Amino acid sequence: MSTSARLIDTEQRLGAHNYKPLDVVLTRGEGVYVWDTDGKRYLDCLSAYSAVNQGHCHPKILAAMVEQAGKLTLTSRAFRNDQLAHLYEELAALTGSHKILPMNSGAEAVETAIKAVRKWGYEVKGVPEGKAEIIVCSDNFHGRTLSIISFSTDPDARSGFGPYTPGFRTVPFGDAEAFAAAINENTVAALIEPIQGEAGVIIPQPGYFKTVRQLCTDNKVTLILDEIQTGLGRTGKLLAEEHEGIEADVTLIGKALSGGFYPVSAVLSNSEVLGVLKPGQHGSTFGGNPLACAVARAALKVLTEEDMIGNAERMGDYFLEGLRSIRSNIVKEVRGRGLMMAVELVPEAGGARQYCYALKDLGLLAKDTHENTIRLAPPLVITKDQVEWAVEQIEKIIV
Ligand code: IF1
Repeated sequence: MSTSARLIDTEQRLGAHNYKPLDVVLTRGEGVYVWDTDGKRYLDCLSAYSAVNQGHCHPKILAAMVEQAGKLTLTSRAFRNDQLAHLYEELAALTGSHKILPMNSGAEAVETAIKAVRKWGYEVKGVPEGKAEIIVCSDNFHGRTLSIISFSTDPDARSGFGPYTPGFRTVPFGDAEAFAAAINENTVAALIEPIQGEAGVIIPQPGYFKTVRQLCTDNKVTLILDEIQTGLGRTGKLLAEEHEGIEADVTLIGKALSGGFYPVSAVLSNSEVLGVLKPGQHGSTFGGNPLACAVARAALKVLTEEDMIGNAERMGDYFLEGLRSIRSNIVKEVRGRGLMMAVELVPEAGGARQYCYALKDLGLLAKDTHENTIRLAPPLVITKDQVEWAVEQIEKIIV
């Protein structure tokens, strides 16, 4: 038995089967590339769901992590550490946020925002206790915790896990009229992905977010944008909201905030929302720890210093142009913004997964989503030659 076969066998035997990964066992990564246990190299077009925007094992993030790990890793928030203030300052300068709350996973950032806007609703907006409502969109993906899956419309994510958390109202994504109709005096917030990732890279019509922003302002509803996947350069802007010409009241970031080294997330707020959280009302043992802060500071620094956001914009345009130039009768649609892209196949193609396996054999790793869609999201450091190579491989399997 090969090493990879043995490892896969052990995983199958001892691990919960809550994933069905492609059978490739990776052991090393550098930039856009990863290597499996047989030494085969792949171009990574998933980037750990956009957590490694900066490329695998970025040397400067690694150096910051190693240095901090040898000095101080965790103090808890019972005491202060000398990294957190710097992270606050740098995040505030970059995003224009006035208040920041650091957490670890993306789901924790979402939960934190939900708690904050509910409390804000009661204390500031004057919503009667227990009546707060949050508008969410169908086909959303915001994480795996109980409250979050309570407002999922995906049966796989939601079914069997009840009883569910109440207080959410679902409207179709991209439908401004339905959004307007869902607002009432108890609406404290709307929680939306600028581009729906798990749903298959769904970009709403131009103007949708402008209308949503206006409706939120007019009705004193906090607009929370989940930029955990779309943020930090993925779409060719620091935040995807910039494409829409709007500003959220609360922005959630995670994933690439650490360049994939460590779970680091944050709630960014430019309104009074985070101000309602008083000592003892929310927290986390690891949130804001010095190791996380040092890693996040380095991850943000290389993102801007090395023009990864500009590269994402340019390479995204180039990649999409390449994908759109492929003549294939199994492609239904090519979508994308920056380096957040998807190729949707026609149902007769027989499902995207087999195409992902074919790509793997050619040395390109991508992930299927929703049966017929191949999702493509390489690290933001990808070069023109690498884009051309990727398009060639994709062309081979779908022509
Ligand atoms: C899994 C998808 C991506 C997210 C947005 C919050 C979170 C996520 C917009 C939660 C997480 C992940 C988690 C991963 C699959 C995945 C995903 F396919 F489900 F949609 F990225 F495309 N908001 N997304 O996309 O962040 O708590 O995981 O740190 O296996 O569940 P987390």
